[in-house]
Amino acid sequence: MKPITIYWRDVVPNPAKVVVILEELGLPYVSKYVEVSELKCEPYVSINPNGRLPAIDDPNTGIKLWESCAIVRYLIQTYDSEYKLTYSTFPEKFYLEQWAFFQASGQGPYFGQAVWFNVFHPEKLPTAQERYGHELKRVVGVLDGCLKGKNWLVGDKCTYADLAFVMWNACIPFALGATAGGGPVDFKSEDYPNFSRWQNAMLARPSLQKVMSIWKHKDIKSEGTR
Ligand SMILES: N[C@@H](CCC(=O)N[C@@H](CS)C(=O)NCC(=O)O)C(=O)O
Repeated sequence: MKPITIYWRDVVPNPAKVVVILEELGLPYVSKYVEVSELKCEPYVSINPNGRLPAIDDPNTGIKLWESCAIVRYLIQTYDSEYKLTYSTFPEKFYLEQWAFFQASGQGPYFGQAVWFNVFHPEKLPTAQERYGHELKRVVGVLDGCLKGKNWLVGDKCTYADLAFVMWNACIPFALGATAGGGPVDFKSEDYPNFSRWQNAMLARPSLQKVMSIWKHKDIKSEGTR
């Protein structure tokens, strides 16, 4: 198999979501790092007209694809022939999609807006900080409730649906402004014991250990490819 090219830059949630799946499935890949200044212009917009990361180019099938959830779905359907991270059975395969859609529409955008208003927005807007901080906590509460008495969201194994959440979960302190001097919404992981157990179990997996160590050492920008 030829290596799949993944376009990304830093271990931020959406690109890292795809790298975790490549690692979990043991697929060969090469990284192309795209700087922020290169995202919204050629040649990158010919790969992803939305000018965001990630995108992939798979020479084995000829597909170029963007949107992290679509890429994960493609990798699973094309390469997870042993159902390591998925199910082919009813109703599990639909439950997986339910959680994957919830992640894409209910977790990512709300956590992302929490980051924006707590960290990057040039003026402090307490109503926006509270809105997205409370939504973040509400989403974590939904997950915590559904994980009561269970190790994984669907069935008895870790799937692509679980793994879709892990990187944004890992950003919670950052999203709530902890590294930017603190936001108005407080979060204690011990208030969400099922969620925390699940998150820690995912972080202990070799795929996540590798991705998080790249994040910790910030060494990915030093190489053009790897
Ligand atoms: N829905 C998209 C979101 C992609 C996205 O927002 N990526 C961020 C990195 S996590 C990005 O490229 N940001 C750069 C920008 O907004 O210009 C996906 O899941 O792929």
